[in-house]
Amino acid sequence: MLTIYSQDHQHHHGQSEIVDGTIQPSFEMPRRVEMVLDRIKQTALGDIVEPADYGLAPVLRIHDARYVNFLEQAWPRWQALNRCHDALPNAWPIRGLRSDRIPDDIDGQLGFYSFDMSTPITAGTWPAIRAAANVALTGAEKLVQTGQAVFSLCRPPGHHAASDYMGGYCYFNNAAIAAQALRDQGARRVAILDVDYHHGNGTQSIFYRRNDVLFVSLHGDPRNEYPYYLGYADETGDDDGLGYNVNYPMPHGTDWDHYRLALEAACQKIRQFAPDALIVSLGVDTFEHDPISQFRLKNDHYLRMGELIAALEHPTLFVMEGGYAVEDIGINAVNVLAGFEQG
Ligand code: SP5
Ligand code: ZN
Repeated sequence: MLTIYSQDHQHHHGQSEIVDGTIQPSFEMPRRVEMVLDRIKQTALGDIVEPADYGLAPVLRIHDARYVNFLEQAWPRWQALNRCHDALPNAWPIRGLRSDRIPDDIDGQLGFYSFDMSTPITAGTWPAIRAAANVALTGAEKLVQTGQAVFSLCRPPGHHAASDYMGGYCYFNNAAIAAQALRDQGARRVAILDVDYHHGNGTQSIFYRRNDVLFVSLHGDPRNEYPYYLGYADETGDDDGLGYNVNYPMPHGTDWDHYRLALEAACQKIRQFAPDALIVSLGVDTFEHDPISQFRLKNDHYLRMGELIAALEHPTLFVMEGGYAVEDIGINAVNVLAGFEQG
């Protein structure tokens, strides 16, 4: 399988996040995708190529122009205030506060354009998120050209980012940008299967009123798992999109036997939709030893996951999302891809 990778992800390295009330090094670190890249080479999965540059037009098909402009300008504005630590929000427009006014102040804007504080803007965030979008877009283009499955090794991840807000380590929604690019290149229907441990709230929100992009997500139940405020089973889409959003929330402790049943049901939904292309939001934070997650999948189960996805026989683009057990992230991610190729 062809992999798309850019070393520009290394420009983004958030210093810290708050976990259990304490400031800790960020779980989302450059070494994550370096480990995946090493494993791709070790297992000779296939060629690794750099992305082309598509500019901002395909990003603006998904993201609000003011949000994109904010992301581009945030670091220079922060720096002009002589602040040298990562830019992080400290206030949000929650219920009853004005969300129809965008404050001028950088701190006000950081809260306006985010839903949590795990998504720092650093000196290198802008080039890194542009590269990640290009990695996804190059994957989409290669998929169209060859009809063969492609792996877009994106970092930072994307599925928590909505049209106009960041969160959960995500800035641009790489999978959504790729899905829209496939639509714009002639695919009539695109399905997105999100197997990251966390609900893909951003992707769901982006396509919630559309019937041309089916979103199907398997994840920790938001009753007791991040992102808490989206991802319930009763979220089935609105307007034209009614019936085109499918959530499978599962409890802490979910193991492969139970996960597999949900994955088979999810695959059945995708089969019925008969998409021209499938995008897999590939997070491997469902792993038993993931430091922030509560499912119990083991290394070999990722091979089975790849086989089940392959059985759909759709042109498939894999887009890297989460996974924080750094020593195993390469094994688990590449197991999905290898299982897919053997399946
Ligand atoms: C892309 C992706 O996987 N983003 C995940 C963002 C999760 N952020 C919230 C982490 C909460 C961690 N709580 C862990 C408690 C460990 N004692
Ligand atoms: Zn995740």
